[in-house]
Amino acid sequence: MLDLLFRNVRAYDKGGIFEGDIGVKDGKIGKIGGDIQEQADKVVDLSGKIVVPGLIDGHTHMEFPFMSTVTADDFYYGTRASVAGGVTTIVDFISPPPKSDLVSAYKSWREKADKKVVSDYGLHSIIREASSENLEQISYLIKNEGVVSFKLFMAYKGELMMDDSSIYRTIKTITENGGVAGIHAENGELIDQLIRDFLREGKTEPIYHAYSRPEILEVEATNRVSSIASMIGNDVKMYIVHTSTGEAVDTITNFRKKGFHFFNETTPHYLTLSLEALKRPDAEKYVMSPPLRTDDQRVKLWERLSSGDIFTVGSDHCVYSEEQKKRFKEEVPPFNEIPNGVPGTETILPILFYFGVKRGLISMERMVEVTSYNPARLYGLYPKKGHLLPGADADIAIIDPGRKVKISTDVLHSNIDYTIYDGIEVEGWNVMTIRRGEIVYEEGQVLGKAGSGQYVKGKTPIIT
Ligand code: DUC
Ligand code: ZN
Ligand code: ZN
Repeated sequence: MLDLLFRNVRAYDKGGIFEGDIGVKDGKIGKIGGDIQEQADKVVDLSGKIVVPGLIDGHTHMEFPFMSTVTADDFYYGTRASVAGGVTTIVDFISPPPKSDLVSAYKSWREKADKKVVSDYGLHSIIREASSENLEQISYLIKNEGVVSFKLFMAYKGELMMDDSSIYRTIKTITENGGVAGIHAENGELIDQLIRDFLREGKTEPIYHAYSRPEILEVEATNRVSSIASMIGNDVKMYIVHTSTGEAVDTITNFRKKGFHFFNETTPHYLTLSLEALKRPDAEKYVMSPPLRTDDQRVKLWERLSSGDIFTVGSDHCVYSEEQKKRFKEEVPPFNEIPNGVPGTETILPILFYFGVKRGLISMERMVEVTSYNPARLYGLYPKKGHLLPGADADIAIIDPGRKVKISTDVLHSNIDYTIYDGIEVEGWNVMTIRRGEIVYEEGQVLGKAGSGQYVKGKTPIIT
């Protein structure tokens, strides 16, 4: 007896398209076949729908202490939004406070998250200091706790930024222990200089956020960290998080052609929005780093997503309320004081499906690859997650390809009262999410309970 039986399925997976039935048993995909005869507790007819593996959002910041505030989505609100968007697993960033060691921070993230998560989740750890204690603990986290990826910042001077020798030593230690390094690639020294120059000239509006972080500083940092990592050897596994320029993707592609295991992640907002948003009256909502770029860059990113040069798409979900963005004042603060970050975990799927697949810029197979198969491999979650084959967790998103939705906070589930896609009309929407065999979201309603998600330990990252 099956727990769930999906009939008339049209599913896209890494391997291509499948048409038939999918049976779910004990939280796993039990059977896939032309016409499954076995009885089931619940049968769902999916005629006219599209099935994809549950998305893995490898880039979220729930309850993230940053820029003297804490993000507004905790693990409950944040993962409610995730499952509503078809995301069945997030990989969130542990952010050790200054001087805290990595293992204590890992424990406190598990304590915060375990009782609240609706989606399943894994963890990466930010490392802000290459102290001997931190470097020693990398091995413990990888081998014992399944934290296999680590984020190092080349920007945010005075808060998260690491210098080059610390980056070199930390990537070396991560590599020796079989982990993967994720890099925030922007030249923090020069950004800091440009910020000070603009403030001195009285240029404080949000658009100066973008002008203080020009494209070339992402490309420079990407090239620099790639050079540093290449000195360590070709067993380094590294990816550049939230890449916003085609040139930074090309830099990584060139290193990959030389045999290095370097990759890029991008986010839906770099694919769909432009820096013109930073001239709007509510520009503070669009402040994130790296900043939004020109339309020209959006085109380049779609091309590289289509060609296979971009490995994953994550949301960088890092949510601040309007009040937080304005620092609880009437006026918008100077650009450098606006907390950096935007919502996104719930809209990865409709944005990629509508602007990418429906407009013919990427295939369904590519969408599935960058939102589930590749993140599962990169974060060591494969083969438990990231595909629809028997034995894998029954993590599934069901899209109604014809559903027209005008995006607004009325249809979203984050703990804030705005969205950066407000008023944008899309066709194609997630209508049901199954996480380990349980229907956790259906037609606007989040059914999954707080704490029903599970921590998933990462294994060896596979990036080739
Ligand atoms: N960028 C953001 O916009 N927010 C959080 C951290 C980051 O790198
Ligand atoms: Zn970052
Ligand atoms: Zn981030």
